[in-house]
Amino acid sequence: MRERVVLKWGGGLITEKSTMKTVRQDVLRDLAEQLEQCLLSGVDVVLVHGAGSFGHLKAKQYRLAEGRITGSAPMGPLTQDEAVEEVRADMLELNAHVMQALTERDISAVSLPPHTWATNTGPAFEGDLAMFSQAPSGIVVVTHGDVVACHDKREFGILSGDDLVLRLSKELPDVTRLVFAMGGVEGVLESMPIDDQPGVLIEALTKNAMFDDEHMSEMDVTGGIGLKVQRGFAALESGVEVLLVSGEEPQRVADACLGNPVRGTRLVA
Ligand code: IP8
Repeated sequence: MRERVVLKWGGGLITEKSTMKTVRQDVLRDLAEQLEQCLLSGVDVVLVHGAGSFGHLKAKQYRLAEGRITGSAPMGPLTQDEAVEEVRADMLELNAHVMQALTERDISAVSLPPHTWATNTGPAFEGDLAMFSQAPSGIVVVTHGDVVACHDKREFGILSGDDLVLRLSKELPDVTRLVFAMGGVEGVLESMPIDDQPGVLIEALTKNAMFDDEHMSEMDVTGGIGLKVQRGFAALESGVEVLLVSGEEPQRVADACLGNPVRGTRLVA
C-alpha cells in the first residue's frame, strides 16, 4: 500500500494575494514538479489549494463568509447571489491553472470542486470524502476552498481549504502526513518579520506556544496561519505528521511530503 500525503498549496503562494485574479505561474510550475517527485517516489498526494486573490477579495467585498445579508446598503455592483456565482467561477478558473500545471508534468489528476459535493462550513462540513480514496493510486485528486451552500439561515458560506485538509487527513486511509506549503514565510514564525529581518522560525511548535498569528483580515475571509495551526493540531491528534513549509524555496515541499529532513515548522504533541 502506497502512503498518502495531504498537501495544501496556500492561496497566498500560488496567487498574488493583493492583485485580483493573478496566478504565480512560475511557482505553480515548480510545485507541480515537486509533486511529480512525490508520485515517482511512491507517495500518493491529495491536493487542496487555497483561493488567494481568486476568492478572498470578492468574498470579502460581498461578505460571503457571513452568509445571506438582508437590508444592507449595496456592497458593490453585484448582488450577493451574483457574487457567489462569480467567486465559484473564479475558483474554477484558478483550479484550471492548477490542473494545467499538473498536466504539463504528465500528472493524471481529477478535480472535485466543493460547491458540487459539500455543504456547510467549518471542520464539520458535510460531504462524501470516500470519493477521494477511490481514485486509483498515482492519480492526484484535487479540491479547493469554495463558496458552498449552508443548511441554516446563512444559505451559503466559505469552506476553507484548511477545513478540507483536516477532514481528509483524518478520514482517508493511509494518510501519513499533512503538509502546508505557504508563501512569504518559511513556516510558523515567533514574531513578525521586521524591515529586512526575516523573523524567527519555530522549528517545533507545541500546542500552547505563542506564535505570530499573521492574519490579513483586511483581505482574508478565512483564518490565516492561526487556522492552519489549529487544524494542524487536530490532524496531529489523529496520528498524522504535520509540517508547514515554504513553497517558494526549492525542494522543501517535496522533502516535507517525502518525510526527508526539511527547514520549516513541525507540529509536536
Ligand atoms: O484560501 C477560501 O479558501 P482558503 C475560499 O483555503 C474562498 O481559506 C472562496 C475565499
